Amino acid sequence: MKIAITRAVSPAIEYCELTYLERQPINLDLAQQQHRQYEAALAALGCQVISLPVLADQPDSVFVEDTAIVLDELAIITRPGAQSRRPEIESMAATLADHRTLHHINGGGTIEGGDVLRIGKTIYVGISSRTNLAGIEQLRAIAEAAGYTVRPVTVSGCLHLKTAVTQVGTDTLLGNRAWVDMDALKNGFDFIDVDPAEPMAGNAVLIGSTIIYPTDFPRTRERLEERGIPVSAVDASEIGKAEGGVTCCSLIFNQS
Ligand code: CIR
Repeated sequence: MKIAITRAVSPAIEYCELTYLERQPINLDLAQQQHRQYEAALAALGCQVISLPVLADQPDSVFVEDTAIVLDELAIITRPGAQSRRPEIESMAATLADHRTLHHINGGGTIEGGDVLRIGKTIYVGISSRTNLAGIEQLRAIAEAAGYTVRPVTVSGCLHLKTAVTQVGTDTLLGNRAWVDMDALKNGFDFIDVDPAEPMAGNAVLIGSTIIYPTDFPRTRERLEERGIPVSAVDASEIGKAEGGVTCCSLIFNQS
């Protein structure tokens, strides 16, 4: 059984951090409705959804993925690169303490979970505006002791590694190669390129062999379906305006 931790959309989401996107009005009611549908999609794929209470004063708190890295053996509470997001970690630590032994990123190290792509025992970590080398070295020390290999990947032109690339099958990645150092990812993966008209289409949540995927990217979705990848489609238009994708809204891990 997989657990998916989510958190309801903050009424302050219109004040979210934005790095590469222009600010646009976000429809709060619609964002909350879309988020509930996203939670239903997670449940339909067999996840036990733990929906955390809203953090009204934390605009970006729906993006729980950034606050922790959960491995089978342990969890790492991150230190977000965006200072405004650091207050989000406290309640995530309290929740995850019920499931894993906790480790913490500290000092000058920063990491956001959106930069962390774990595939088997390899952890690819984006070097981005939010995740620095000091943070990656701390992650490396913790994760390598548990048998993982940590591989840094330079990200440019988008917020996080997983804005650009995610896993959509056992040996298959989906992504926008313009935003990542492809040499760092070359490890025998099949790579499905996003449609050029849909640069933000590289973010999908893989559960079993199905992906939760935004309706906003029909051209790339066609590419995925042609490859036989089952898609559970969700409308994620409003969180997209906050520079978030579908992975950002959950922390998914195996029940211990
Ligand atoms: C931020 O800039 O921190 C939020 N507005 C978006 C975070 C998206 N999170 C993710 O990709 N993991």
